Parts: sequence; structure tokens; C-alpha cells
Amino acid sequence: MSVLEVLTFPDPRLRKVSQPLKEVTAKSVRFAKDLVDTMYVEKGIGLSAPQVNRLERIICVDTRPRDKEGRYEITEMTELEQNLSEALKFPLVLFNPVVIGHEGSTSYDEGCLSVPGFYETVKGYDKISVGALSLAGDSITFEIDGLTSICIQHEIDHLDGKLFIDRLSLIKSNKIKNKIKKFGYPSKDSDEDDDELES
Ligand code: QAP
Ligand code: CO
Repeated sequence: MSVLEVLTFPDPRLRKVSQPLKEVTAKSVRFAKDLVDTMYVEKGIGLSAPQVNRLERIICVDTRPRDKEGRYEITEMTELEQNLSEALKFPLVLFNPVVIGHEGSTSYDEGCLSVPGFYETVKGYDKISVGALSLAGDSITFEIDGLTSICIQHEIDHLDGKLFIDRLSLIKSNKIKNKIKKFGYPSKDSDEDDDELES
């Protein structure tokens, strides 16, 4: 298992457009596993290859509800999400993912491992159909809504060099970007439990 370094805004490498895979190879499957490991260690629900400095169209997503200890609960998934988790098995690994169709709109308080400590409400599609290649190299399509739909849209944006902070009003977007450029990110200790300081 390897845990890869996650690039953070304003790293210019996050702005590049990632290249599609010609085919699913053993090498791309090995890399996808490292991507998943990195997502879990960093406590994310989604991660894309360009965030770990690899410009390939690969994303992983695990939006199953988890409690504080990281154990899974079976509540709070939409019907489509439950169906998908049975059909495809989470964590989802998608090669060359594309949004084929969409329905409705929704907003969600999004964060990003490449913009740690910042959360803002972002608008996206409610329901999407997705086409991709699976870990086995099969062509797959599925419909999805809920958090999984939002997360897939967020991760596909990364493949095109886009971040959730680009999708805010210009005022909000510039405020966050300037703050990060000026002050950097809040230290890791500050978002951990306060009682850790006492023990
Ligand atoms: C994208 O983001 C996403 O700031 C995945 O300190 C997020 O996993 C899509 C994370 C929300 C939809 C809704 C962020 C971890 C994880 C942080 C993530 C942090 C620690 C972000
Ligand atoms: Co992100």
C-alpha cells in the first residue's frame, strides 16, 4: 500500500487537463488502489489522479455513510446509491468517467482534500448518468443521485483542472483564494479534537 502526496491549491499542477486511458492496464489498476488508500488515510470521500500529480482520467469515490470510528452505517443512502453499491461495490474506481446526462439541480456543502479546511455550498446536478470503464476494463453506465452524484461531479471537475472554489460567486471565490495565498491553510492540529491537547 502506498499513500501518495495530495497537491493543494494554488499548485498549478491542479489546473492541467488529465488524459484519458487508452485501456485499463495492470499498472492503472495498481495506481487506482494507491489512490483509494490515499483517500482513506486522508479521510476523504473522493479523490482524483491529478490531485496526486498523475494526469490520467481516474477517480475513486466512497460515499458510504461512516460513523466517527470510520465504521460503515447502512442509513442515509438514496435508493440509487444503494443499488449502485450492490452492483459495483464501493470504493468506486472509475476510468475515463463522463457525465452522459443530467436531471435537476441541487446544492451541497463541499470540501476538497486539495483545499483543506474550506467548505462552501456548490450547485450541481441532482441526478446524473455516468459512463466509465471499470477496474475489470468493462464499459459501464449507471444513474446516480445524492452525495455520490455530487462527489463524482466534483472528481470529474478535477480531471479538467477545475476546483469547487471556482464554482462559487466571483466574490466568494476570490476571497477564499486570496486568503489561502496570503495565510496558507489552517494547521492540522486545529481541526483535531481539542481534548488531545489535554492528554
Ligand atoms: C469531494 O472531498 C466532495 O477540508 C471529496 O480537512 C466533498 O473528500 C464532494 C477533506 C464533499 C462532495 C461533498 C476535506 C478531508 C475531504 C478537508 C473530500 C479536510 C479533510 C474532502
Ligand atoms: Co476535490
